Amino acid sequence: MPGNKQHDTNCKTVEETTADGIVHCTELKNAAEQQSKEPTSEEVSMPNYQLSTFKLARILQNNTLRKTIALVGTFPNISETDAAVVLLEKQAFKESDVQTASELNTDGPPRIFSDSLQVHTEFINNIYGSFQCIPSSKLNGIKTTVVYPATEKHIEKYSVTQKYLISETPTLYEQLTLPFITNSQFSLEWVYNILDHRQETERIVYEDADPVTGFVLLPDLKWDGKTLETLYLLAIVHKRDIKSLRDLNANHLPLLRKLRDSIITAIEKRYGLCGSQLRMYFHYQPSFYHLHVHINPVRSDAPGIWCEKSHMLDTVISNIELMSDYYQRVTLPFVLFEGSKLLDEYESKEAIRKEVTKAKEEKILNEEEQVKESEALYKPPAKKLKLAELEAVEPPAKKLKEVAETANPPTVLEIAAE
Ligand code: M7G
Repeated sequence: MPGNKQHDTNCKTVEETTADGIVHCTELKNAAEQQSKEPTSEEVSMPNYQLSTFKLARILQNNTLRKTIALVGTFPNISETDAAVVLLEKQAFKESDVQTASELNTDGPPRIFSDSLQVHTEFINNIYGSFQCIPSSKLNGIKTTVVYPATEKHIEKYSVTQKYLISETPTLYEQLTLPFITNSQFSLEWVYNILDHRQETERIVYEDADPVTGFVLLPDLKWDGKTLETLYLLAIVHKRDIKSLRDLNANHLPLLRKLRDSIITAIEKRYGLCGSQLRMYFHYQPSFYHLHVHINPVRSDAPGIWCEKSHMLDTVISNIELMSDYYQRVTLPFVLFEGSKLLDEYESKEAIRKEVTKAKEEKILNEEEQVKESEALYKPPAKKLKLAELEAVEPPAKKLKEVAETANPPTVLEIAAE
């Protein structure tokens, strides 16, 4: 295909397929050197802040399951007021970390089970042992993402807030969502830097330069670039007028089919994963309104794969094959965060949060009825509960269920005495 480029850093070549169908391999200048060194200044401009001087203002989110923490603060040496969002993430294990080195080959990459392992024994009980182990510092890196200076929208994106599910009809898209994303969206500068080869060029895994059906495939910001288990790539299309899934129609089928097929081929070649091991999907709503596909292994629980946000590339192709304007006619779900201005706009049309208030009131009323029912059942009740106290104690219905499920349920009188 004309203009195809396969950047292959393993064999240090760039393959170019020209119009005559001949594959041209060009030696990357100093490729080996470039790989072993940090990216050059052409690729990454040095930040103007020093991470070690970060001053915390607030924790936005602490996800103990994902082992990530999102912070907002400042770099006081530069500015007391410009906000910085810092995202810290403990890394997943690489399978190579736990390989046990053979006696003959001890100078390979750092491994957990080696002389450098510090072991603190917490306790031993019979056949069970509990330890705190500190492996080589090279295995303890923290993936750190910084947005500086961050906007209110960035702070909102990384904060834990109340979330609301929206059903976006085509009319609501035209009336509310589209005007909002046209006037207020994250800058796409980083996307154009990639497409125009101004930034992250070294990281490109594959490129098809066709302006209509081409795209750039490269590691996502979220990926450490090393741990295959958590592989996360992004395919960014060259065409600049497709904001999201909503804009896709039958004219885009050649692009979508090429995305699917070429991504699979490139990933198979570079990372050894086959198509059936990959999850390829769009986000709706995305954070960045320039069409891109997210790719990660099916076995990895990547962030953002929830059903209310993700649309599989294959399903999107199939829907458009069935109905060319499917995405202009369908009602799409998406999530809005408390504090978002778009939520206020939807609120004025759809009363989204009122429903929540109503549901809460109904819950309290139900609980009041349950109290009355249980009072009648356990007469005389140990204590009459006020509605306000209901939050603090277990609802009697729950208590009853728990009791009923125990092997030897006490008598009604025993419960009342409690
Ligand atoms: P999205 O669906 O628009 O937003 O995906 P969300 O998933 O963040 O809600 C945009 C994707 O682009 C995300 O997976 C980001 O991690 C990734 N990304 C964002 N930035 C600013 C960069 C960047 O500068 N370089 C790369 N390689 N990826 C980025």
